[in-house]
Amino acid sequence: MTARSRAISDSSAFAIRGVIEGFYGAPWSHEQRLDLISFLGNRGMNTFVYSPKDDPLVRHEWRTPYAGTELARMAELITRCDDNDMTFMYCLSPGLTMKYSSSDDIEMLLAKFSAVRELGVTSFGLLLDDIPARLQHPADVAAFPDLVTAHQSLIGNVFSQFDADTHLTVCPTQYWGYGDEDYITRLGRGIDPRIDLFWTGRVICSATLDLADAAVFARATGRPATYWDNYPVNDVAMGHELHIGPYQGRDPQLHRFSTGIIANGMELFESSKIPFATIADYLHDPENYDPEASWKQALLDVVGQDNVDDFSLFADTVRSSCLSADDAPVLGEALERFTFESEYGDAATAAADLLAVAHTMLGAADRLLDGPVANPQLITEVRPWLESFRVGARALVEVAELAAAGRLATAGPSRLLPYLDTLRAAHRRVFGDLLDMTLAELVSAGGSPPATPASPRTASPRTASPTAKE
Ligand code: LTM
Repeated sequence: MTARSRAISDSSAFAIRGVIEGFYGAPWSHEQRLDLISFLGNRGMNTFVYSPKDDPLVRHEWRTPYAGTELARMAELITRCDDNDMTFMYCLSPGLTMKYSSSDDIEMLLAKFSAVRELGVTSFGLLLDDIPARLQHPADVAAFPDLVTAHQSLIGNVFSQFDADTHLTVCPTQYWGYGDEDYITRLGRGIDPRIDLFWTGRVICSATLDLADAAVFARATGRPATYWDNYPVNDVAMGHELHIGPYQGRDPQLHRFSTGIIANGMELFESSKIPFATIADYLHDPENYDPEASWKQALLDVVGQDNVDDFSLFADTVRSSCLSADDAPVLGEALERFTFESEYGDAATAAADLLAVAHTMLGAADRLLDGPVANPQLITEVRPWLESFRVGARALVEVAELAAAGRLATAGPSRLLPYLDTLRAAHRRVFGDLLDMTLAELVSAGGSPPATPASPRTASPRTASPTAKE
């Protein structure tokens, strides 16, 4: 079998440009992976990282060897990567149960990597994220003074057994922060400089990836970071958010202190393609990257010409994420105009303008939910968010009609409360906090404040400061 090396040589700024299937939740299907590799290859990406958190053979049952079908499928993924000039990186996450001091465990880990190496893979990941931060096995506690020493030993043991053409990337247990904390500095200084380290930035889902931070990491660890960028992933506490907005907040010069970026996807496969397409654009030419232009094209490519206008209107209402504090810019502007005009201008025109926006949104929701669509899988995935979009559009129609009839203050509270309750019960982040706050205010104006508090303004608990999880 021919060994393949990292496909890094082309005119792109970043050497490593890819996607990691590294989320919690149902893994992508084999067919989806094949499809995605072609999709990414066509957009100049060069790496697909195989590491589904809930594939038992990768994490909980990392010791179990691969059998026939699984190996055959992996071989197919590797061939697809080859055909698209992409590197297939295979990862194992043994840290939940592994005894670092056990030579049997190390042998088993190497045997598992070896089986994949036999298929021709030469890029591997040893993932030590989301595992106990302290040594668990009494034998390990006796053998090592602390976790970082155990990890240096494990990584050294594994890397020393790899062939010279084999590349290793490690995800450290502290994979986010300032980049010069004790664990990550000592880990970096205690392992071979040819080994890459994954890093997610200041926090787990970082709003920005800054050049200065990248330099701190590189200086402390002795190597540039390979960013594991947690966008568009929406697992765990982010499940109510739909991350289909454009990639943004990454320094245009980041490639100076980074080998590249691997973006973690959503379980929602078709939906992930929208941000992936924008990430590919950034990675190819970060200094000239235009998020909005890239996003427009990505929406067209993934949604299809027939539905793109309707879908773009919807997508504008689900922009809030760890990357973006924008709630729903189109509606935001319409509501600002409505409020101002109602107070200082022509109230009838204000209501008519809002009604037009609301009807456009409602029409878009109806067509996407009930009509024929070019990408039915995409619509199936985003259906829960689209349903909330439709409820929100109906609520806005009601607001505008009541305003036009001069009855917003009197009838608003009782007429609007059911919409607010429905939206809150659905728990899908659509319109950010904007519509919730608007409706809650109109309902409260009648003297009966809604029972449920508005959802928090922060996009995600995973964007909390590093110390929150330490
Ligand atoms: O980010 C890393 C290195 N690990 C996990 C991911 O597997 C997970 O998908 C993301 C998002 O929740 N957060 C993690 O901590």
